Amino acid sequence: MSEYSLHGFCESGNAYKAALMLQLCNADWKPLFVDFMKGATREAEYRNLNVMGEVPVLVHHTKDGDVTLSQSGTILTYLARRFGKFGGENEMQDLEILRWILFDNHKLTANAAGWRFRRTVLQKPDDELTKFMEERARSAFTILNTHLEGCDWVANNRPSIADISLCGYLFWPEHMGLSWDEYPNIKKWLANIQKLESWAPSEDLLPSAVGGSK
Ligand SMILES: N[C@@H](CCC(=O)N[C@@H](CS)C(=O)NCC(=O)O)C(=O)O
Repeated sequence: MSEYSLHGFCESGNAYKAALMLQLCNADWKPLFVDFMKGATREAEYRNLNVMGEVPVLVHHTKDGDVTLSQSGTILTYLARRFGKFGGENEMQDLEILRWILFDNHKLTANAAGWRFRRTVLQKPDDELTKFMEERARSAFTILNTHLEGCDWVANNRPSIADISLCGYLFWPEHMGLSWDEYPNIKKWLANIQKLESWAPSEDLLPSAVGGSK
């Protein structure tokens, strides 16, 4: 059995955050497909695994039993501690990372993911809620783009789980109908992430809930 199991699917940027971290840490892990489009996260079995009914869920199979975690930020923090990689080197650095993970969850991913879902899955590119999410996502992109001026990484001048969290949905600009040329510092930073050793896109790490599971 692998040391870690990750419940998810490749269209989920939130699952990708956890999968990318496992990949970058060269962890012994396997994906467990969640058939999101068929409503798997609403079923009782899944709710028993995660009362929040969300992917990702990470299960760490330890000699003392399974450790089950949800929320990508929690999973990233757990893995950073386990592997001693992509975390901070002191309390203030950890807090800086946490600050950006909270910004990501509340402002950036929350809106970018909803905008993309409404455009690509619900096929409602122009309705009021989609436009609202676009505006909020673009505002978060502008903040990130400003912050990245002259910086290679989001926090502490080195790659961290803050970068891994924030990039979860950003390798799909076409799904939001935008080009990163509009946000050049984000474009450069995404290229930095892609240059990390063993970086891979979500499609190479997790099964698809749209095209059928791999
Ligand atoms: N803040 C959560 C967000 C997770 C999330 O929204 N996952 C989506 C898929 S990308 C989901 O499972 N949604 C099901 C639902 O909200 O019912 C995290 O970072 O893990």
